[in-house]
Amino acid sequence: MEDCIFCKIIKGEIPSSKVYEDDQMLAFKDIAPKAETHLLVIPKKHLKNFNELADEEETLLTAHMMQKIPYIARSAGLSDYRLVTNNGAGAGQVVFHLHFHILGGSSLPGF
Ligand code: D5M
Repeated sequence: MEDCIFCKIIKGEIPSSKVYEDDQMLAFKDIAPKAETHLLVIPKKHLKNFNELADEEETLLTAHMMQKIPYIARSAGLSDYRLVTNNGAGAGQVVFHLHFHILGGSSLPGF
């Protein structure tokens, strides 16, 4: 997707602080952290959001990301963390490339 900022990060067209990468996904530091540690986990394939998972292949891709998240969090020094995806503008989604927020490292407000 040409205008997608996360696709540009994947292609290396804009910089990011990567903490994990494999052939299917990438994790990097959020540019506007909402917690002491705030990472974003994204698939390399452009998917709009969680609602837009269209088939088994895309669901398996998301499962792969879920499998790696505990390792990514642990590597960032987190044992306790919040895992969030904003699904749609009404839920606060601003970047329309599927991503999971990993938030931790400080006490988070309850909700
Ligand atoms: O979250 C989108 C998140 O993406 C938000 O926390 C800021 C982050 N963001 C936006 N641009 C960048 C770049 N260039 N690097 C790192 N992080 C970025 P949402 O769930 O869509 O509200």
